[in-house]
Amino acid sequence: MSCHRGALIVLEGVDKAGKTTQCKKLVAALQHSGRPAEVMRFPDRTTSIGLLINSYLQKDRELEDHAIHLLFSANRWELVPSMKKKIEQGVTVVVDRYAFSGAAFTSAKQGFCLDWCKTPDVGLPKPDLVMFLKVSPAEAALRGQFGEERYETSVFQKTVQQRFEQLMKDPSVNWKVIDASKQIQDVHEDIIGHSLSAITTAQSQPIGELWK
Ligand code: ADP
Ligand code: 2DT
Repeated sequence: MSCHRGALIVLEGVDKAGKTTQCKKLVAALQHSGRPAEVMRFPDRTTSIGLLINSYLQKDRELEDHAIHLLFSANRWELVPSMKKKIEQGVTVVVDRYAFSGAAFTSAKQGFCLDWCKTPDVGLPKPDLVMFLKVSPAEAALRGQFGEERYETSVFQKTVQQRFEQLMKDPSVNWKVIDASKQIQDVHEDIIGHSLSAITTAQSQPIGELWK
């Protein structure tokens, strides 16, 4: 077991920004260099709460907007013990979407303010680094059609992008904006650079609490 804790690294961004591609490449590169690393993603559709979320996203089930928001948050909280255990054991956990997606997506709906949306996630393990993969809607469109799931429309994604911009003004979170319109390998190199310095800094710090 390593004597240093691992880092909690989050990738955020709108649909098709390249989050999943880059999470996989980051974990592979860290492992290749001898640093223990694992990927997690939210929503985690494999738990019983995740199955409910999955049926909502696939439009098989309707859920009231506040209720689904709280389920997304509960899906993070239920995985906190295993996430913390990995980090304490020295594993760097790379997460595909986190509480920022939770707040950005729900607050893009009518009648929701960002502060209410953040509240259920207050106190989650605080990421040591959050990289926002930035692509224009036009560039994202070149990467393929929107799918059939809920939220996959260009109008909604534009509002989500604006909510992310608001969240990124918060200096209590270590945000880095990544130009995700570059080639996959160039984006990866930017991400690795930020990640290695976050891993080094995290080693000597306790895990923080988000938005507290
Ligand atoms: P996300 O998880 O953000 O929705 P993905 O990683 O699934 O995005 O990528 C969406 C699509 O775009 C995939 O077909 C992927 O191969 C492609 N893609 C990812 N990054 C880039 C890039 N930098 N340039 C061009 N295409 C990309
Ligand atoms: P994926 O396509 O990445 O599986 O995302 N979402 C996600 C929310 O509305 N709230 C949340 O807390 C999270 C983590 C973003 C599935 C969709 O779920 C949205 C897209």
